[in-house]
Amino acid sequence: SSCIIRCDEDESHTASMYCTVCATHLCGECSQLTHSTRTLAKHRRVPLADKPHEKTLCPQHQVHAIEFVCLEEACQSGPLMCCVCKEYGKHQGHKHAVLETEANQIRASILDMAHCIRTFTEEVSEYSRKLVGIVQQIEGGEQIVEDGVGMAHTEHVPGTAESARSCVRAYFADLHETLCRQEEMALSVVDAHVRERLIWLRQQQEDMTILLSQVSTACLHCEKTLQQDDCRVVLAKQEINCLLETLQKQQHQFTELADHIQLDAGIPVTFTKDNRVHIGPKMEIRVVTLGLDGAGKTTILFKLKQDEFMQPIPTIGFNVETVEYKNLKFTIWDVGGKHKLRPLWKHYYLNTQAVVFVIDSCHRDRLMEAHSELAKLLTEKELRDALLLIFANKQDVPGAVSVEEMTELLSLHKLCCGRSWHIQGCDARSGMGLHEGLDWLSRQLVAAGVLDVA
Ligand SMILES: Nc1nc2c(ncn2[C@@H]2O[C@H](COP(=O)(O)OP(=O)(O)OP(=O)(O)O)[C@@H](O)[C@H]2O)c(=O)[nH]1
Ligand SMILES: [Mg+2]
Repeated sequence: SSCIIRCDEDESHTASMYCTVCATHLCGECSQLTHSTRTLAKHRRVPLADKPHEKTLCPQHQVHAIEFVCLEEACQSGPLMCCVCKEYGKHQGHKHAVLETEANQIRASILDMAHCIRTFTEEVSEYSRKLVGIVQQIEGGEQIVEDGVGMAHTEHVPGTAESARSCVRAYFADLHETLCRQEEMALSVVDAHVRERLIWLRQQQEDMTILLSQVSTACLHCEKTLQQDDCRVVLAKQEINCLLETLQKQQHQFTELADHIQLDAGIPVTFTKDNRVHIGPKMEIRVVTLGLDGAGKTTILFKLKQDEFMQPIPTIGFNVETVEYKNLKFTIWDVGGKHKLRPLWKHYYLNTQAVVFVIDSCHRDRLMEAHSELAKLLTEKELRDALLLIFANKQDVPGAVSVEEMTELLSLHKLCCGRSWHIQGCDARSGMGLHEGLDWLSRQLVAAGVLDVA
């Protein structure tokens, strides 16, 4: 404590200790002086800070001080006792402790607790400070900043909420711009189609007008001739024959044309997944089939084309066929898979919308070779956006690797990660699974339009 306690022996001295027997405050010098005899020297003297508290007297036995604490459970509401209470009173025979020791123990535990509370308080306030900080970071706001010449001014600092909003806005603005551009492009495709069609139709109209006038001129000529005298009729015979022949020829041409052309005002529109528009009933898709030699690529192509099984011979160059399926027209390039032909595959990549990779499911010891060829394909830049349809072919052969096992063995999920891919089990002999594969391709390519109607 800050207040100075004087020595009881000499007012001018400052006390530094306390004699617990004489109950006096002493300085070091006076302590020695006053306690120099053998008996007095035994007095317990303690530093002032450790001076015992003043004794409280027992309310029952007035002359006795409280000296003990009862430890019995039942006495916890009034545990204090003097020596009389302890020996003869209500605490007779109870377990007890010395008052000072007990009090000191409690003091120590209070100190402990106070320490804990201080740490806890610090933790809580640190956490609250952080909360405030986080709220500020989210909300943003005015912040005082100093400019180069030492002038302080406030500046708006955007919060994370604002940043997230502008991120969303930027994303959609971009998307909007792309969509607008794609819409423009699609509309121009429609406009070009309409323009061409109208030009053709108007040309047809003109041709028909000319034809009609030719026909009516001829009719007129015939009528005139009919009314003339016999000699003139006979003389006109050749000319009329010629005229009739021309008319017949024109009629023939017209019928042929009319048979050929469907007069239909409809403009069927289909959208690809990348928002391009296709006009007309069939959407064309370019596909290349690749895979090891003997996997069954050519067999699949023939089966799709003619719906019949043909025994193919190993392909040296390539086969190309168009296969119409639903509203799609697949142009399928089938390239030979022999080892020495594989370097040629790359010539078929450009503008390919889908790769069909065929694997022989009953040739387990060639699966790793197939895997490495597929892995190579997937690194090709030109095939980056191409769809990947994997045909696990020859499922009819007993013991063929199943689709699930193939997926596992070739670790397809890892290999094809980030791209549109599908594995389809099939059997090119019976055709099982082939159309399911094409279905998957069409679902990937067409966003909306005539396919939905079909
Ligand atoms: N059992 C069975 N045999 C098939 C199947 N598909 C193809 N084959 C046979 O497998 C062999 C090879 O078929 P191809 O179609 O020539 O194989 P490819 O992939 O075109 O081979 P390359 O042209 O050399 O690259 C032929 O004998 C086919 O009859 C199938 O689904 N099941
Ligand atoms: Mg072939």
